[in-house]
Amino acid sequence: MDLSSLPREKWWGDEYLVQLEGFWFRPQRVKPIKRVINHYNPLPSDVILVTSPKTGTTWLKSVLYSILNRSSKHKLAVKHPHELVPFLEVQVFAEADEPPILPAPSDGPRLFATHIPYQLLTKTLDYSQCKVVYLTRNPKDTLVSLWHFVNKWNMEKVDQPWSLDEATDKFCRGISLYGPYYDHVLGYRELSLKRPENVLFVTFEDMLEDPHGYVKKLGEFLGCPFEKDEEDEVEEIVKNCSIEVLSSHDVNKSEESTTWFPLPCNSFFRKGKTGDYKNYLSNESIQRIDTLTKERFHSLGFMYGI
Ligand code: PAP
Repeated sequence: MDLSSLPREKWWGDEYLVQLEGFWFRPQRVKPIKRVINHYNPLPSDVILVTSPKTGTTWLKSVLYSILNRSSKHKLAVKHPHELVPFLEVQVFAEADEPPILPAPSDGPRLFATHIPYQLLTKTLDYSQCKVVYLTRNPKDTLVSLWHFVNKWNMEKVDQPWSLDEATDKFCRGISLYGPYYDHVLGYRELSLKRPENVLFVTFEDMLEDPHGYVKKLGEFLGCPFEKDEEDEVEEIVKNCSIEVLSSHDVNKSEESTTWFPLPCNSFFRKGKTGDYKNYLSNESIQRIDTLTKERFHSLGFMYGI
C-alpha cells in the first residue's frame, strides 16, 4: 500500500498520523494493521482485549492473563503485561511478510490485545465466536494520560513539550492514536449491545470502583467462573494486578525499552486513578470535551457520568 496516498496530519513534534478508513494511525502501524485485517482468523476460543490507547490496557491485560492462566499468574512478577499478552498489530503481526505461526490453543485460550477499531475489524469479528473484552475510560483522563505518555516519548526527541491545549484540540478533532476516540468507543459499544454473549463492554472507572466484582464478571464472561470458595483467589488477582503491586516489580520499573516500543517499560504505569484531568485541563477544555461526550455518547444511552 502506498502510504503517501493517505491523508496525513501533524501530531506532535515531527510525528504525524495517517488516516485509513476514517481512523488515524502512526504510519508504521498501517501495514501490520492491514496484515491483522487480512490474515487473523480468530479461533472461537480466542480472547481479545480491545482498547483505545491509555484507557487501562496494561491493567486489563494483567487481569485477563491472571484469570485465564491461574496456575501461572505468578509470571506477572517477572514479565511485563505487554509481553505476556501481545498486541496483534504491534507484536504478533509486526514484521512478517507471511502470516505468523500463532500459538496452538493447547494450553487454553489464546489471549491477544489490539487497539484496532471495530470499523476495520468487522469481517474478522462478525464471523467469529471469539470473546472480546472492550475497555474504555473517560475521555478527559484518557487524553491527559496520552499527553503525559507522549511527553515522555517527546523528551527523547525534542526539548519543546507538547502543549496540552494542542493535544486537546487534536483529540477533540479526532486526530489521535487509533482515533477518533468517540468512534472507537461507539463501534464496540454497539457491537456489545448486539452480541452481548461475545463482547463485554467495561469501563476503567467501574472496574476501579469494584475490581473484585469485575474479576468475577470477567471470569464468568470468559467461561471460567470462580467458585464460591475461590474468593481468596479473586482477591489475590485484584491485589496482584493493582498499580501499586504491578509497578513495584523490577521488570515494570525498568528504564529499558521493550523491543517493540521506544519507551521504557515503566512508562505504562503512572497514577492509575480517575479524575486526574482536574489537575491539568482548563475549564474551557473540560467543557469542550463534555459537550462532545454528550453529543456522541448520550444518543446511544451511554451517559458516562456527565
Ligand atoms: P497502552 O494503551 O499504551 O498500553 P494503557 O495501559 O492503556 O496504555 O494506559 C496507561 C494508563 O493506565 C496509565 O494511566 P494514567 O496515566 O492516568 O496514570 C497508567 O497509570 C494506568 N495503569 C497502568 N496499570 C494500571 C493498573 N494496574 N491499575 C490502574 N491503572 C493502571
